Amino acid sequence: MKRAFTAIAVILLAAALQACAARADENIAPRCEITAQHPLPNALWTPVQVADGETGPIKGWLAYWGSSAKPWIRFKLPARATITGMEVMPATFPETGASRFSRPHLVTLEFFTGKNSEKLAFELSDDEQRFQTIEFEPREADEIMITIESVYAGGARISDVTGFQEVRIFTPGPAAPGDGKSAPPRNPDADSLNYDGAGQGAATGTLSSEEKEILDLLRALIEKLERRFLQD
Ligand SMILES: [Ca+2]
Repeated sequence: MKRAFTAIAVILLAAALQACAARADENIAPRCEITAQHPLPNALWTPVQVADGETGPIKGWLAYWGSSAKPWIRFKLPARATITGMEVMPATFPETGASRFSRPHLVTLEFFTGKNSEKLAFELSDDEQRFQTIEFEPREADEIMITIESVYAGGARISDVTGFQEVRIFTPGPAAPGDGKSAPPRNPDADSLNYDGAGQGAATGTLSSEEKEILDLLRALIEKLERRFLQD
């Protein structure tokens, strides 16, 4: 009995410590100054939207793929900080069908501290529906640049475009008081997209005929806008 009680106490303590650790992580990407490769293939998908906390329609950054320069996006941190990990979600637009754009495959992260820099390479999964965790030993940085070295182009209807819907950059935190931005969970499954529901984070649900009609109209409008911008 005593042994069972001790085991339960240890489990509860471990869970509590894990919860504290999760709370301590702060996503500082929204507070970074963000720049990216120019020109943009679509004026609706801007660099700043890669850290706006939104994963809904158009709320991401797109770049040209296949030109001589590889797509890059750079985050200037508010101040030098220890980076404990990152999460990325490929640019996605499931309302108009899966695999709309090419998905990032091999990426490099370059960490700048003063005049020094260090580059790490990572392979992402061909999964545009959820956040993917990028793990590395904690390291300091003033700026971080992500370069997309290769893509998964299979099935992409606009294969010369790639990007990210959202990027999270974690520091030990805690979050600055009063900034209104709480640290997101670091469980990739916790934030998987589900567009069957009425909005982001909806677990399950079906669309009414009226909602489907609105989505169809939105889809047609977005397709039209995209064609216009891609032509320009
Ligand atoms: Ca976003």
